[in-house]
Amino acid sequence: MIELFTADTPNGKKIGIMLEEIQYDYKVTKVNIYKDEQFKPEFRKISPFSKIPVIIDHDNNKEAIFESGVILMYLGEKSNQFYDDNDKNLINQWLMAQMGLIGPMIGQHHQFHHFNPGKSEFGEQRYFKITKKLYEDLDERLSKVKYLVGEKYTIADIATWPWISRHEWHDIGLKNYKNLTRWYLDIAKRKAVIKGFDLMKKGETIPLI
Ligand SMILES: N[C@@H](CCC(=O)N[C@@H](CS)C(=O)NCC(=O)O)C(=O)O
Repeated sequence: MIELFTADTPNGKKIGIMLEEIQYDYKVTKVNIYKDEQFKPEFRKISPFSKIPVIIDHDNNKEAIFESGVILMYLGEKSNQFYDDNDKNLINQWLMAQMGLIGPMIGQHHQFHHFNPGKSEFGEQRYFKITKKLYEDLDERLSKVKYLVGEKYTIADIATWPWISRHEWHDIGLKNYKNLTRWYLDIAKRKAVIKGFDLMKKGETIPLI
């Protein structure tokens, strides 16, 4: 059994979706990051930067893994799904682009534009512009390929999709990016994505366009 320590955020949803995709037995342990539970000493033992998500693999000597990209790699290798050996370099590139660029930049856009509007015009404009450019770049990539890496759905899509699922917060107009929209809606239909998106079992549905 895999224990997933998480909150209901794009980084958390990635792992819920992956666990649903590979159909592993898992349990969600909620970490309320709005009440600072991530800073508790017990949690910091498995998450040195006090961040969700983290997994403990109870079938593998209780191995604890933090960093969502590495968790996806681990589960991809363990299940032999969505992380094909032959495409590893390509998958890693798109996965790392999500981890190092797409997530951190869109995360800042959430902070300035959605959660704290009016506090910093510079911050709002900067991350709006960067997020819009990410939509453009992803749209261009997806005009050439079905999924980020090519014809196959991989952990790179699983990592990136939950960030785009916050499109209503972004105010960029997802429907204006037809390739990105096609990819988004195609993945939104997957049973595992619908279930993993509702990570906290609150009946949360995917925002369509
Ligand atoms: N690079 C990390 C980022 C994780 C991350 O930023 N988690 C956020 C929620 S999405 C968090 O735990 N925030 C709590 C805090 O910063 O105190 C990963 O992908 O796992």
